[in-house]
Amino acid sequence: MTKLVPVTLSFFAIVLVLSGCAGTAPTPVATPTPQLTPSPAPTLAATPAPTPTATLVATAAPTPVATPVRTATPAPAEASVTISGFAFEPQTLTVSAGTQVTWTNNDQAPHTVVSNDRLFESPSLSRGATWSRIFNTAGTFDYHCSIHPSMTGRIVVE
Ligand SMILES: [Cu+2]
Repeated sequence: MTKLVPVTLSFFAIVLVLSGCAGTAPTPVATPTPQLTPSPAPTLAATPAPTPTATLVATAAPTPVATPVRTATPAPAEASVTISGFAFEPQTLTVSAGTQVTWTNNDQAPHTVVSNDRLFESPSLSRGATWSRIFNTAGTFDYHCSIHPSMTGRIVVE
C-alpha cells in the first residue's frame, strides 16, 4: 500500500506538468476528442417466442334455433258446400278448426246461408255466386236458407 502513494503522486505530477506545458504551448494543437463511436446496441438474442400451444377449445356447435313450423301466412284449409236443387250438399260438413267453407249457389233461384243463431248470415246469393266463412272455433253450426226455410245444413267444426 505504501508504494501506491508515490506512484499516484508522480502520476498527478506528470499530469500537472503536461497540462502546464499544454497551457504554455504557443500553438495549442487541438487534440481531437476521440469520437465515441456508438457501440452497436447489443442485439438481444432473439429468444424464440413461445409458441402458443394450440389448445383446441371444443366449441359446442351452435344449436339451430328451432324454427316454428308455422308459416308466415298459413293458408286456411278449404271446404265447399254446393247449393243445388234447393238443398245444401253436403248437408252436414265436418271440418277442422280454421277451415274456410265456401258455399256456391248452382240454382237459378237465389239462396242465403244463415246460421240458426244468427252467428253468420250471407247476402242473397244469385246463381253462380259464392260466399265464404272461416270457422275458427269448434262446435256445431246449424244454418238454413232464409228464403227457403226448409233448406237446412250443418257445419261441424272439430
Ligand atoms: Cu234458398
